[in-house]
Amino acid sequence: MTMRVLVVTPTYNERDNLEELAEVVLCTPGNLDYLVVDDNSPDGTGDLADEIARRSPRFRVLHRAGKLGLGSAYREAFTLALEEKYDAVISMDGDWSHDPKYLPDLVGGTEHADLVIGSRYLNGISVVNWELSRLIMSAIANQYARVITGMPFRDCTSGFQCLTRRALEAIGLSAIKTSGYSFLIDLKYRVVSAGLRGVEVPIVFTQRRAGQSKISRPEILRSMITPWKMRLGLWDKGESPLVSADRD
Ligand SMILES: Nc1nc2c(ncn2[C@@H]2O[C@H](COP(=O)(O)OP(=O)(O)OP(=O)(O)O)[C@@H](O)[C@H]2O)c(=O)[nH]1
Ligand SMILES: [Mg+2]
Repeated sequence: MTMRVLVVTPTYNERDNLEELAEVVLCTPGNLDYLVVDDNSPDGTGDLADEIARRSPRFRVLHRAGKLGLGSAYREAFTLALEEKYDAVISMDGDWSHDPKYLPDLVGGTEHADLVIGSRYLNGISVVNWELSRLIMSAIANQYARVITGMPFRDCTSGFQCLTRRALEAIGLSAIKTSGYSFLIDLKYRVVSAGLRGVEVPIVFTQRRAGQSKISRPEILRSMITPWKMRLGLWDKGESPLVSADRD
């Protein structure tokens, strides 16, 4: 029996990217379902998503009232995936930075692991069209997160990843308080802390195709602090039974 996989993309002003992206995801082998979480994008991404949903049975959209952030978008979507008994979920940006051609590799990796990370730093650095300053910042941030948290991954902040149902159940979704990049580190840390296996598969990451970047300086700063909180035990582990049992 084939796995039931839900691909999730939070969107905020991705109108110029979504239509083609959805088409490619829905044509990917594996009959993947595709869920977009739109935070009432001013550019009308939500309306476009509704239109796509009307003609594509495997596509749907969750509308939220305003910009509530990437972390909470994933939390809601993953909770829905658990309720609907999906075998795995994939997180993917809606700006073509995460090329859907890697989706089968991410799904395939779950044969050996409960977390499969699409990694930019597995064979050197595979990032295309980033300014040098951003490249250096991301490479340093990753090395930093890896050393401080002790996670065995080259790409600790990757947002392109597949988690099995087992991983989603183990990490205690409702307990996660972090957002943005910190959320992406947090998610991986919880999987590792729960004693589950994570692997990386190489991806080439490209700069967004269209639209505006939404990362902010406070957000980057927070993601520098999160690894220390984990290391020092100051980070909010929440109620996750497996995580706390593992640590105590
Ligand atoms: N629903 C929702 N989606 C968001 C929010 N912030 C960002 N996104 C989406 O999350 C994904 C990643 O955000 P990006 O703006 O691409 O962030 P980034 O990749 O760090 O930066 P750039 O690629 O340079 O823009 C994209 O699909 C965004 O549209 C949000 O508050 N709510
Ligand atoms: Mg992006």
